[in-house]
Amino acid sequence: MLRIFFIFIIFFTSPILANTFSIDMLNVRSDGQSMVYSEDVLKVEVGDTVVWKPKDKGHNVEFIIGPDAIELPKKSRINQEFTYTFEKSGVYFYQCTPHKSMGMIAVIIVGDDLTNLDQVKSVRVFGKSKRKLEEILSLI
Ligand SMILES: [Cu+2]
Repeated sequence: MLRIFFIFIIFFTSPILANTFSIDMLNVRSDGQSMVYSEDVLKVEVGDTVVWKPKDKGHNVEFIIGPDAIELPKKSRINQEFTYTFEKSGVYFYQCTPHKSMGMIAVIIVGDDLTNLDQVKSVRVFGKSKRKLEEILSLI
């Protein structure tokens, strides 16, 4: 009886077990990179939430690529914390609107699903972000 009770608890509370991750928006990161998110590539599971925190001023989050048939969130306001829960597996590419050509780009991989990775490989980026995108792809 006790075992059934615990199975019940685990089954019906599983959404609560979804994780929350946080990513800082930074002027300088500990490795010396400037205009940068604290995570270049973050892997999460479906149902997990990511919170982007404006540790420094002037940054935001603008999604450019996500899995097919998904409506990407509107770009976040500068200097504001932004929260997003990933309900669909796939690769998500986002950038900081003011610093998109200064290397402030990053990727979230949801559910280890690389189905749409080619979209990220062919995304148009500018300036310092060209090299940064190569770095990011080498991490995947
Ligand atoms: Cu920025």
